[in-house]
Amino acid sequence: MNILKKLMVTAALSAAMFASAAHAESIKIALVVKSLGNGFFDAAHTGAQEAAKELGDVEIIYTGPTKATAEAQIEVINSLIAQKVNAIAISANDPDALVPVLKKAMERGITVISWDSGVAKEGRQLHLNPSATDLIGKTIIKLAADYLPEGGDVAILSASSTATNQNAWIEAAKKALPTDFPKINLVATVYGDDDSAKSTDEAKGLLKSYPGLKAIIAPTTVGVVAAAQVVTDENLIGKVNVTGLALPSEFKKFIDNGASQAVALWNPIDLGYSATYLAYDLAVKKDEAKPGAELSIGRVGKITLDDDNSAPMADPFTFDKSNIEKFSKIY
Ligand code: RAM
Repeated sequence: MNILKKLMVTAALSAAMFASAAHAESIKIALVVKSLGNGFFDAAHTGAQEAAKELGDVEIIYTGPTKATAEAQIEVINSLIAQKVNAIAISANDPDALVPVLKKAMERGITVISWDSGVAKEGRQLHLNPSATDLIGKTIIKLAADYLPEGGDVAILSASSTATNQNAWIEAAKKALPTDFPKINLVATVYGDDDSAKSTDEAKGLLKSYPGLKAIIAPTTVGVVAAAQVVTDENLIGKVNVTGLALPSEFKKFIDNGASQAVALWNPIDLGYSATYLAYDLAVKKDEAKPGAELSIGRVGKITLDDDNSAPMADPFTFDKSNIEKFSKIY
């Protein structure tokens, strides 16, 4: 064998070895959440692991800051870039503040999607909404209005003031008020930052400032539990109805004790599963995110991207005395 041929054979061999080594390496998908210690995100993590098992060659890195802030998420993302993950799927604490660091990730070949709480279009390839924003906005008001035939004062206890998802739902709720719920009077919106202690203080503050309040609407699984606990502790069951978006496993006791009549949510396990599925398909270049694209989300079905490269997963589901027991065992 002449020297040139020898060199060519060696090169071909090492290319083949490199390819098989690359293949053996798993696809690293980071599921970045608003903050750790939140049962909603833990349920999404369960779904992500289910998808990873199904897809076969995936490693899930479940991470996020201790406090739900964009600054803290920027640090997390910088470390994921250094770790050379293949994909980042983020529920964002701010639509704009994360754009520069996520752009940096994409420039380095990392797939970036947002899910649950979105990032502005320039900072991600696609965004997976849990449900259509207008539908969630209307649903959270309807949950209160259904139990207020005479109408009355209600207040919103949200997550952080920069959270993309809650802000969009509140905007949609406000839009629906005059047309669909003319007897409901929204007196205030306060922010508990998805922190139990802060949410508790804010709920107490609302009850003090508005003694005639008929309902607290908390479109956050953390805030809704805090508000229902406050209503329970202050002996206001029957006077103030707590509602919003709640995880049945955490909230069942407040349907049972009457602090709440009904709450809603989508399936958080399916949401984590679907986000992982999408991140994987983009990372391995099986799919491309562009308006009109129809993308598979495995056993959950399919989504079609809109002009903003966003799509909803499914409709929210209502939980009350008739069904919360069953769902509380699932998520
Ligand atoms: C909290 C978070 C999350 C939101 C749910 C409903 O867990 O704010 O982003 O989707 O509530």
